[in-house]
Amino acid sequence: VKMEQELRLALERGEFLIYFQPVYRTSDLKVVGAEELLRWNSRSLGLVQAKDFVPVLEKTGLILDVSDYVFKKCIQFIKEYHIKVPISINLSPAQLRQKDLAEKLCHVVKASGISPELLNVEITEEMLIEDLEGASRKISELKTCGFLITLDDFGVRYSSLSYLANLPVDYIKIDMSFIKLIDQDEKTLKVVLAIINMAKSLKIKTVAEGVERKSQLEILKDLGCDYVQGFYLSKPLPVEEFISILSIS
Ligand code: G
Ligand code: G
Ligand code: NA
Ligand code: MN
Repeated sequence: VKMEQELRLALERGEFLIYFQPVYRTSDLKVVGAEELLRWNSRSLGLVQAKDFVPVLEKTGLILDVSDYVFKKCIQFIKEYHIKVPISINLSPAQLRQKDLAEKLCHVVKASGISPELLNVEITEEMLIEDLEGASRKISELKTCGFLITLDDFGVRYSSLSYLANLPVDYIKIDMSFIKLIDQDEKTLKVVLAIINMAKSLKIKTVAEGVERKSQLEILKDLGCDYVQGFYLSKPLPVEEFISILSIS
Protein backbone atom coordinates (compact mmCIF):
# COMPACT_ATOMS: atom_id res chain seq x y z
CA VAL A 1 0.00 0.00 0.00
CA LYS A 2 2.84 2.35 0.91
CA MET A 3 4.59 1.71 -2.39
CA GLU A 4 1.32 2.41 -4.23
CA GLN A 5 0.98 5.81 -2.53
CA GLU A 6 4.59 6.63 -3.25
CA LEU A 7 4.16 5.76 -6.91
CA ARG A 8 1.05 7.91 -7.13
CA LEU A 9 3.01 10.80 -5.66
CA ALA A 10 5.93 10.05 -7.95
CA LEU A 11 3.74 10.62 -10.99
CA GLU A 12 2.47 13.94 -9.59
CA ARG A 13 6.00 15.05 -8.73
CA GLY A 14 7.44 14.05 -12.08
CA GLU A 15 9.84 11.52 -10.55
CA PHE A 16 9.57 9.07 -13.44
CA LEU A 17 12.43 9.26 -15.93
CA ILE A 18 12.75 7.79 -19.37
CA TYR A 19 16.02 6.02 -20.20
CA PHE A 20 17.04 4.82 -23.64
CA GLN A 21 18.94 1.68 -24.54
CA PRO A 22 20.48 2.10 -28.02
CA VAL A 23 19.67 -0.42 -30.75
CA TYR A 24 22.52 -1.04 -33.19
CA ARG A 25 22.62 -2.23 -36.80
CA THR A 26 24.59 -5.49 -36.63
CA SER A 27 26.55 -4.94 -39.86
CA ASP A 28 28.26 -1.68 -38.86
CA LEU A 29 27.14 -1.01 -35.27
CA LYS A 30 25.50 2.27 -36.15
CA VAL A 31 22.81 3.35 -33.67
CA VAL A 32 19.51 3.03 -35.53
CA GLY A 33 17.01 3.29 -32.69
CA ALA A 34 16.45 2.85 -28.97
CA GLU A 35 14.16 1.21 -26.45
CA GLU A 36 12.62 3.43 -23.83
CA LEU A 37 12.89 1.99 -20.32
CA LEU A 38 11.23 3.56 -17.31
CA ARG A 39 13.12 4.55 -14.15
CA TRP A 40 11.90 6.05 -10.89
CA ASN A 41 14.05 8.69 -9.24
CA SER A 42 12.66 8.20 -5.75
CA ARG A 43 13.36 10.63 -2.89
CA SER A 44 13.80 7.83 -0.40
CA LEU A 45 15.01 4.92 -2.56
CA GLY A 46 17.17 6.62 -5.17
CA LEU A 47 17.08 5.42 -8.77
CA VAL A 48 14.74 2.42 -9.00
CA GLN A 49 14.75 -0.06 -11.93
CA ALA A 50 11.54 -0.84 -13.79
CA LYS A 51 11.48 -4.45 -12.66
CA ASP A 52 11.20 -3.23 -9.05
CA PHE A 53 8.10 -1.06 -9.54
CA VAL A 54 6.40 -1.78 -12.89
CA PRO A 55 4.74 -4.90 -11.39
CA VAL A 56 3.24 -2.67 -8.66
CA LEU A 57 2.03 -0.18 -11.28
CA GLU A 58 0.43 -3.11 -13.12
CA LYS A 59 -1.26 -4.51 -10.02
CA THR A 60 -2.72 -1.16 -8.94
CA GLY A 61 -3.81 0.03 -12.36
CA LEU A 62 -1.51 3.04 -12.07
CA ILE A 63 0.27 1.73 -15.15
CA LEU A 64 -2.36 3.33 -17.40
CA ASP A 65 -1.63 6.87 -16.21
CA VAL A 66 2.10 6.23 -16.16
CA SER A 67 1.97 4.81 -19.70
CA ASP A 68 0.20 7.93 -20.95
CA TYR A 69 2.94 9.97 -19.31
CA VAL A 70 5.70 7.84 -20.88
CA PHE A 71 4.11 8.05 -24.33
CA LYS A 72 3.90 11.85 -24.16
CA LYS A 73 7.44 12.11 -22.75
CA CYS A 74 8.79 10.06 -25.65
CA ILE A 75 7.03 12.26 -28.20
CA GLN A 76 8.32 15.37 -26.44
CA PHE A 77 11.83 13.90 -26.51
CA ILE A 78 11.62 13.11 -30.24
CA LYS A 79 10.43 16.64 -31.00
CA GLU A 80 12.88 18.46 -28.76
CA TYR A 81 15.97 16.65 -30.06
CA HIS A 82 14.79 16.16 -33.64
CA ILE A 83 15.19 12.40 -33.30
CA LYS A 84 15.11 10.63 -36.67
CA VAL A 85 15.34 7.00 -35.49
CA PRO A 86 12.44 4.98 -34.08
CA ILE A 87 11.97 4.81 -30.32
CA SER A 88 10.47 1.59 -28.95
CA ILE A 89 7.92 1.77 -26.17
CA ASN A 90 6.84 -1.24 -24.10
CA LEU A 91 3.07 -1.60 -23.93
CA SER A 92 1.58 -3.01 -20.72
CA PRO A 93 -1.06 -5.75 -20.67
CA ALA A 94 -3.51 -3.26 -19.13
CA GLN A 95 -3.06 -0.92 -22.09
CA LEU A 96 -3.75 -3.70 -24.54
CA ARG A 97 -7.03 -4.38 -22.72
CA GLN A 98 -8.26 -0.85 -23.46
CA LYS A 99 -10.80 -0.91 -26.27
CA ASP A 100 -9.84 2.51 -27.58
CA LEU A 101 -6.06 2.07 -27.20
CA ALA A 102 -5.15 2.64 -30.85
CA GLU A 103 -7.57 5.52 -31.25
CA LYS A 104 -6.09 7.26 -28.19
CA LEU A 105 -2.44 6.77 -29.11
CA CYS A 106 -3.13 7.71 -32.71
CA HIS A 107 -4.83 10.91 -31.63
CA VAL A 108 -1.90 11.88 -29.38
CA VAL A 109 0.74 11.24 -32.04
CA LYS A 110 -1.21 13.01 -34.81
CA ALA A 111 -1.75 16.03 -32.55
CA SER A 112 1.99 16.15 -31.81
CA GLY A 113 2.94 16.45 -35.47
CA ILE A 114 5.67 13.76 -35.33
CA SER A 115 5.59 10.80 -37.69
CA PRO A 116 4.03 7.70 -36.08
CA GLU A 117 6.82 5.70 -37.72
CA LEU A 118 9.17 7.15 -35.11
CA LEU A 119 7.34 5.12 -32.48
CA ASN A 120 7.77 1.37 -32.30
CA VAL A 121 5.24 -0.37 -30.10
CA GLU A 122 6.58 -3.47 -28.28
CA ILE A 123 4.09 -6.19 -27.42
CA THR A 124 5.05 -9.46 -25.75
CA GLU A 125 3.67 -12.71 -27.07
CA GLU A 126 2.35 -13.37 -23.60
CA MET A 127 -0.02 -10.39 -23.92
CA LEU A 128 -1.72 -11.96 -26.92
CA ILE A 129 -2.91 -15.06 -25.06
CA GLU A 130 -5.63 -13.45 -22.97
CA ASP A 131 -7.70 -12.15 -25.87
CA LEU A 132 -6.03 -12.86 -29.18
CA GLU A 133 -8.88 -11.46 -31.26
CA GLY A 134 -9.11 -8.19 -29.36
CA ALA A 135 -5.34 -7.78 -29.26
CA SER A 136 -5.03 -8.50 -32.99
CA ARG A 137 -7.59 -5.88 -33.84
CA LYS A 138 -5.80 -3.26 -31.75
CA ILE A 139 -2.42 -4.15 -33.23
CA SER A 140 -3.86 -3.80 -36.73
CA GLU A 141 -5.33 -0.43 -35.78
CA LEU A 142 -1.96 0.71 -34.40
CA LYS A 143 -0.33 -0.39 -37.66
CA THR A 144 -2.95 1.45 -39.71
CA CYS A 145 -2.19 4.61 -37.74
CA GLY A 146 1.45 4.23 -38.81
CA PHE A 147 3.21 2.91 -35.71
CA LEU A 148 5.90 0.26 -36.07
CA ILE A 149 5.11 -3.03 -34.33
CA THR A 150 7.56 -5.28 -32.47
CA LEU A 151 6.84 -8.71 -31.05
CA ASP A 152 9.00 -8.72 -27.88
CA ASP A 153 10.51 -11.69 -25.99
CA PHE A 154 9.97 -13.80 -29.09
CA GLY A 155 10.36 -17.54 -28.99
CA VAL A 156 9.66 -18.38 -25.37
CA ARG A 157 6.61 -19.55 -23.50
CA TYR A 158 3.50 -18.82 -25.50
CA SER A 159 5.23 -18.61 -28.82
CA SER A 160 2.91 -19.25 -31.71
CA LEU A 161 4.11 -19.04 -35.26
CA SER A 162 0.62 -18.14 -36.43
CA TYR A 163 1.11 -14.68 -34.90
CA LEU A 164 3.76 -14.02 -37.51
CA ALA A 165 1.43 -14.95 -40.33
CA ASN A 166 -1.57 -13.05 -39.00
CA LEU A 167 -0.27 -9.90 -37.32
CA PRO A 168 1.27 -6.85 -39.06
CA VAL A 169 4.63 -7.27 -37.34
CA ASP A 170 7.65 -5.19 -38.44
CA TYR A 171 10.22 -6.55 -35.95
CA ILE A 172 10.68 -9.53 -33.70
CA LYS A 173 12.93 -9.33 -30.66
CA ILE A 174 14.61 -12.66 -30.08
CA ASP A 175 14.41 -13.37 -26.36
CA MET A 176 17.47 -12.94 -24.17
CA SER A 177 17.32 -16.55 -23.04
CA PHE A 178 18.40 -17.64 -26.55
CA ILE A 179 21.15 -15.05 -26.78
CA LYS A 180 22.57 -16.21 -23.41
CA LEU A 181 23.26 -19.65 -24.90
CA ILE A 182 23.96 -18.83 -28.50
CA ASP A 183 27.76 -18.98 -28.13
CA GLN A 184 27.67 -22.10 -25.97
CA ASP A 185 25.04 -24.36 -27.40
CA GLU A 186 24.89 -25.45 -31.04
CA LYS A 187 21.19 -26.34 -30.92
CA THR A 188 20.23 -22.90 -29.59
CA LEU A 189 22.25 -21.34 -32.39
CA LYS A 190 20.30 -23.40 -34.91
CA VAL A 191 16.96 -22.39 -33.41
CA VAL A 192 17.97 -18.73 -33.63
CA LEU A 193 19.06 -19.20 -37.24
CA ALA A 194 15.67 -20.73 -38.03
CA ILE A 195 13.89 -17.75 -36.40
CA ILE A 196 16.02 -15.30 -38.40
CA ASN A 197 15.43 -17.10 -41.69
CA MET A 198 11.71 -17.41 -41.08
CA ALA A 199 11.53 -13.69 -40.26
CA LYS A 200 13.49 -12.85 -43.41
CA SER A 201 11.10 -14.76 -45.64
CA LEU A 202 8.23 -12.83 -44.04
CA LYS A 203 10.11 -9.51 -44.46
CA ILE A 204 10.20 -9.06 -40.69
CA LYS A 205 13.35 -7.53 -39.16
CA THR A 206 15.11 -9.31 -36.28
CA VAL A 207 16.53 -7.76 -33.12
CA ALA A 208 18.63 -9.73 -30.62
CA GLU A 209 18.32 -8.48 -27.05
CA GLY A 210 20.64 -9.17 -24.12
CA VAL A 211 23.89 -9.22 -26.09
CA GLU A 212 26.56 -9.25 -23.37
CA ARG A 213 29.67 -10.62 -25.13
CA LYS A 214 31.65 -10.17 -28.31
CA SER A 215 31.23 -13.87 -29.18
CA GLN A 216 27.43 -13.45 -29.19
CA LEU A 217 27.66 -10.38 -31.41
CA GLU A 218 29.95 -12.19 -33.90
CA ILE A 219 27.57 -15.15 -34.16
CA LEU A 220 24.52 -12.91 -34.63
CA LYS A 221 26.37 -11.11 -37.41
CA ASP A 222 27.14 -14.44 -39.10
CA LEU A 223 23.52 -15.58 -38.75
CA GLY A 224 22.23 -12.39 -40.39
CA CYS A 225 20.38 -10.89 -37.41
CA ASP A 226 19.55 -7.29 -38.40
CA TYR A 227 19.88 -5.45 -35.07
CA VAL A 228 21.45 -5.96 -31.66
CA GLN A 229 20.85 -4.53 -28.20
CA GLY A 230 22.52 -5.33 -24.89
CA PHE A 231 25.02 -4.46 -22.20
CA TYR A 232 27.99 -5.33 -24.45
CA LEU A 233 27.00 -2.40 -26.66
CA SER A 234 25.30 -0.08 -24.18
CA LYS A 235 23.21 -0.16 -21.05
CA PRO A 236 20.04 1.97 -20.86
CA LEU A 237 21.13 5.63 -20.76
CA PRO A 238 19.66 8.88 -19.44
CA VAL A 239 18.48 11.31 -22.14
CA GLU A 240 21.64 13.42 -22.41
CA GLU A 241 23.94 10.42 -22.67
CA PHE A 242 21.78 8.80 -25.34
CA ILE A 243 21.78 12.02 -27.34
CA SER A 244 25.56 12.24 -27.27
CA ILE A 245 25.92 8.58 -28.38
CA LEU A 246 23.45 9.22 -31.20
CA SER A 247 25.30 12.31 -32.36
CA ILE A 248 28.63 10.48 -32.77
CA SER A 249 27.13 7.33 -34.30
O1 G B 1 14.72 -1.83 -17.40
P1 G B 1 14.34 -3.06 -16.64
O2 G B 1 15.20 -4.29 -16.82
O3 G B 1 14.26 -2.77 -15.18
O4 G B 1 12.84 -3.43 -17.11
C1 G B 1 12.14 -4.45 -16.50
C2 G B 1 10.82 -4.65 -17.17
O5 G B 1 10.01 -3.48 -17.10
C3 G B 1 10.93 -5.02 -18.63
O6 G B 1 10.13 -6.16 -18.84
C4 G B 1 10.36 -3.85 -19.35
O7 G B 1 9.66 -4.26 -20.50
C5 G B 1 9.43 -3.23 -18.34
N1 G B 1 9.33 -1.79 -18.61
C6 G B 1 10.34 -0.90 -18.65
N2 G B 1 9.88 0.32 -18.97
C7 G B 1 8.55 0.19 -19.20
C8 G B 1 7.51 1.12 -19.58
O8 G B 1 7.73 2.31 -19.82
N3 G B 1 6.26 0.61 -19.69
C9 G B 1 5.97 -0.70 -19.43
N4 G B 1 4.71 -1.10 -19.55
N5 G B 1 6.92 -1.59 -19.09
C10 G B 1 8.20 -1.15 -18.96
O1 G C 1 10.98 -7.27 -21.07
P1 G C 1 11.93 -6.49 -21.93
O2 G C 1 12.47 -7.29 -23.04
O3 G C 1 11.35 -5.17 -22.39
O4 G C 1 13.14 -6.17 -20.94
C1 G C 1 14.21 -5.42 -21.30
C2 G C 1 15.09 -5.36 -20.07
O5 G C 1 16.31 -6.06 -20.31
C3 G C 1 15.49 -3.94 -19.72
O6 G C 1 15.06 -3.71 -18.47
C4 G C 1 16.98 -3.90 -19.76
O7 G C 1 17.51 -3.21 -18.66
C5 G C 1 17.38 -5.37 -19.72
N1 G C 1 18.58 -5.60 -20.51
C6 G C 1 18.99 -4.89 -21.58
N2 G C 1 20.16 -5.37 -22.08
C7 G C 1 20.49 -6.42 -21.29
C8 G C 1 21.60 -7.32 -21.31
O8 G C 1 22.51 -7.29 -22.13
N3 G C 1 21.58 -8.29 -20.35
C9 G C 1 20.59 -8.40 -19.42
N4 G C 1 20.68 -9.37 -18.52
N5 G C 1 19.54 -7.55 -19.38
C10 G C 1 19.49 -6.57 -20.31
NA1 NA D 1 10.81 -4.64 -24.47
MN1 MN E 1 12.24 -8.24 -24.43
